[in-house]
Amino acid sequence: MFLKKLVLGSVFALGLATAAGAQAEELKAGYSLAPTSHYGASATAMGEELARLSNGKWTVKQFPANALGGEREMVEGAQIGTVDIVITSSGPVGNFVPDTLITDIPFLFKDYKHAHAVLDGPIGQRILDQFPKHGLIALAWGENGFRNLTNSKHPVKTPDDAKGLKIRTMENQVHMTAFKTIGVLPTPMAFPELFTAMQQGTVDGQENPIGVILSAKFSQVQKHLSLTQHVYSPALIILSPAVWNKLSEQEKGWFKQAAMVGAKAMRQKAEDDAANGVEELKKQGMQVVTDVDQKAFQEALKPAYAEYAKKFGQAKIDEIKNYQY
Ligand code: EAX
Repeated sequence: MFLKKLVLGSVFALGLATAAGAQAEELKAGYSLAPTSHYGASATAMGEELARLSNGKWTVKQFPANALGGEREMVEGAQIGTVDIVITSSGPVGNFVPDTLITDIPFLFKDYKHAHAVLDGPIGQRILDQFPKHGLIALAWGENGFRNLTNSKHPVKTPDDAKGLKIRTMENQVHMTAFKTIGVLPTPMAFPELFTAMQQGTVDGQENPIGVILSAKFSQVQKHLSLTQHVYSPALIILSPAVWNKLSEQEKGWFKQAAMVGAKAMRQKAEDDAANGVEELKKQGMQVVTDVDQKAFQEALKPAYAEYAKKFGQAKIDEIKNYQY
């Protein structure tokens, strides 16, 4: 009698946990950094909001630190349905959805507010709308942050100082064009290989936002940090169409709202790290150049801007540059 009650009781509890009707589903979310990073903060916030909105029908299981592969591989996984959610920089995304590449132009965004206004407004939406025809769903723009150059050789203040350094770049044509133009030797490489490549001296340096440099412990293999802030690095919260195509309209709304909450948490943490992380990197032994000659970098990039204008159209670039916010 007692046993029967117990069994009935747990069946009832199970029924409550999946009150939304169908079976509870655990979604696989991959990203390249540690759980304590801005991507981890985003995955946690998104997962909690999705579980809340769907009454437990969907939960998010996190696979941090490249456990599901590099960012390019994870995006491929989302296309074929082996990965459900990817939180990724825009780095490799332009290889799948070329319209994202315009956002990777150096010194395009003046500050966070400018970037958020453009990406969260009609221009950003137009780009997100391109994803489905490339076999992907983009739920929201997140944030990786303004990127800064690190290297193991010497302090870098001007583009001349950077000349000849072998710098890992993301697998992104726009970034590679920029680095080639200022005379560094760009070496495109997937992020999971980067730490070892710097440790072994295959490359002299890399560039990333402060939060990434902290999270990936690059201070262990890089002496010099220059606050170049040479490009804003957007992030994206991507969903596999294999998940999206099964959703009702109401459920799609839940996923979008959860992603918005995740994007907000990501921006908050990325910006906190950018504001507070430099001190921590100093403590870890990095030498920091704060008075970078950004004008000289922009000047040195002029031939690259001519190429971007040819590729994207100057009007489209100006539309972003002159966006009122
Ligand atoms: O998304 O590849 C990169 O340098 C990215 O900025 C990093 O994986 C964080």
